[in-house]
Amino acid sequence: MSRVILVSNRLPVTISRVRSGNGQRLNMSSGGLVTGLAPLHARGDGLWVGHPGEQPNEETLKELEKQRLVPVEVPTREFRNYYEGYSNSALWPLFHYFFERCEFDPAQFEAYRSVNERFADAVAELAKPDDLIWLHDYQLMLLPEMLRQRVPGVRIGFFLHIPFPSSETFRVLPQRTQILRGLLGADLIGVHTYEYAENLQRSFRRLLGIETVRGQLRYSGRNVRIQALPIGIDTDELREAAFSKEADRYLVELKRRIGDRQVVLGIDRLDYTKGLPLKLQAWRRLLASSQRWRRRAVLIQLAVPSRENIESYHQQKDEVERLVGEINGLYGSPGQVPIQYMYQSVSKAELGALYRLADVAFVSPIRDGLNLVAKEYVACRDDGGGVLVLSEFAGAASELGESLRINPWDIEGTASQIERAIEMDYGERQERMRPMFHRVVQNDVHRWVERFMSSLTEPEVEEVQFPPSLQSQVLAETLAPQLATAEKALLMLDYDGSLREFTERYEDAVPTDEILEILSALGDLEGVTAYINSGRDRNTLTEWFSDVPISLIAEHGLWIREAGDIEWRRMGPPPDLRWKEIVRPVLADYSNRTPGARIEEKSSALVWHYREADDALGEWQALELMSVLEDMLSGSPVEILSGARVIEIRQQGVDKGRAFEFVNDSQGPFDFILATGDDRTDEDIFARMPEGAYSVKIGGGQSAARAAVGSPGSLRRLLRSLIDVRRGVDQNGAKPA
Ligand code: ADQ
Repeated sequence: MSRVILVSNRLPVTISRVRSGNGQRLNMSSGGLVTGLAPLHARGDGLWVGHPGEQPNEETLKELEKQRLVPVEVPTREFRNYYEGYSNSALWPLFHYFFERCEFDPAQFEAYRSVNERFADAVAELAKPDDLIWLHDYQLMLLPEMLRQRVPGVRIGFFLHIPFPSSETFRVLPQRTQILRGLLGADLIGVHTYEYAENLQRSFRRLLGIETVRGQLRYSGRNVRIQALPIGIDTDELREAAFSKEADRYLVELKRRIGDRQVVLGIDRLDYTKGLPLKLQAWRRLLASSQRWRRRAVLIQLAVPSRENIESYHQQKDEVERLVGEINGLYGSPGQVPIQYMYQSVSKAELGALYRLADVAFVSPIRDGLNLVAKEYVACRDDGGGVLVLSEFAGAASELGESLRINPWDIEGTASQIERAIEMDYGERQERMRPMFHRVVQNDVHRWVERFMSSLTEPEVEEVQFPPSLQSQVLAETLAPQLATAEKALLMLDYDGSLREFTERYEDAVPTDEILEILSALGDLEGVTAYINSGRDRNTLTEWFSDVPISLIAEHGLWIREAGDIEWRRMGPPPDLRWKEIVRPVLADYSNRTPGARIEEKSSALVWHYREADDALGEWQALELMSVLEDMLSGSPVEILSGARVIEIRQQGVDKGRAFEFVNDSQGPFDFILATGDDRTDEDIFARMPEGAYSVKIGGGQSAARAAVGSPGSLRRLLRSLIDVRRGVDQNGAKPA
């Protein structure tokens, strides 16, 4: 296996001062990320790069080196602006949907950029070409691209441990495009849930115009994959601690002190995203509504100190402590309080004993990337006892479906779910806990590491095709020999976005002199049949191309007109167009709410154009319209296609591919075929090309075409070269042997 270089904001160790003298001590840090990655680091000969927290002395440096830990030095002030600043006062609150806590300070972003550069320099200095580099979390989102520039060929994975928010939320970030481009330096981007993956893909689409196909996109000549890979926990290590002698002793002691009261357990880092005040309010509601639980239940709430240098975390702590005092004051009695609150870190054994003790785990974050506490609780309950009450806003909720779900904002509902949990009989507890237990144990952290690593090292997924992008000259040279000797050649040319660049207004894309010249020249070539195969209506094509000797196909294959003819012929039977009456008013409605959007009426289709609408608004409305139409028209004989800033609703069975087949069958066989196009409608032709035919996509993205060129300009250059090739043959008066 290749060497792995792990990179995270902090190294997995904490440097602390020894009380006497200047000595330092190294301790393993706690937290999800460290637990997850430590076994991987321990196994191989890889390195771990990160900030050391404290400035290491010489002895500590040696010890770090021995453990293959590489510290990245950052001046204190810069670190503060990067960590407490941009990372935790902009990205963290925004990605957890806490707009009101966001500060977007350009100086802090500058520090963030600069620290990411320092990391990039440090990693680039160490990296060898066949290393695997695995970057972690929101503090380092610019790093993938920075590293890609420094070490181009190396494989880079990135994992985001927090949610990726909806594109509507993400676009609030002033540096949104830098952050997205930063991520695109990776080969694989991992997130916890399908929802986050979907959000990220939508942001790529809406903010950078990059389409993702089945979790894959194309950027700077590389494939980038986006995958939902929820992190697991180290169940073996946790269970070893939870069922150790030390834990047993602790458990006995706890039971003695708690007596026969029902234990509801909360374990959270003291962070506003974890929703502690709402949790306490729900607990208060339960106590207020029922005398019984005041004596017979206790909430043990453990809060781990966190980010104590940030003001809002202080406020959160004050609020939590005030509420705990208030509730205990109201509902406690001598020797018995309904909340036992601790603000401290505890050992793994103590943690395990608490999980074993708890009748109910109460996990109620307002937002959480995943939440390891929920999985840890489940992993300690192979006895089938215990009930997990879990917020639907934790990423883990999608894996732990048998939990009792809550919306933490619904205080009434949460209180009643807690009551239901406490009262749940053993049979139901088992039924719910068992499948979760097996799932959590099977998908542990080792499995997670394996899955990430195999996705990172797997060859590119083949089913998504990205045709090789070629220079028009190279492509011309490839096609020339066959075209030169062809008896009968067929060219099927798409117009908008292929021969002609898009224009702001749809009707402005009239053919330029250059295009008309190319088409005339093509039409005059002996042995060559050239078609414009367009989605436009007959009238426009008649108006634009009547003066050139070229054949025309209109409305994606509904109508055909041979060069020199005046009449259009319909291909296929007359369609049933009753669906238009339902669709037309809906499109009109969406046009009304989307300034710049328009409807085009074709004989077998309706088209909603939004090229002239505001980028984001148009995209937003189009997505909504698509889903409205899909629901409305399911079962109708129509297809809904989304093209380049158009949505087309058209009669089924009419498409450019069928038109091509009609021509090929009625006029073929051809011994040279070239089809070109830029959007979804052209894929219908590419998919039907006979063997040996050429297909060229204009622009990037997934396609069944054999090759791609960058722009309409490149296609025109290609066509001019091909005309020259064919003319060369004509001028010599004979075909080469
Ligand atoms: P965190 O926000 O830190 O992680 P979480 O997933 O709950 O949140 O992990 C907390 C860890 O700390 C757990 O392993 C827990 O056992 C431990 N812990 C909690 N209280 C403790 C205490 N008092 N003493 C000792 N240990 C304690 C971020 C994201 C999460 C995501 C993880 C992993 O915010 O959403 O699940 O990364 O990707």
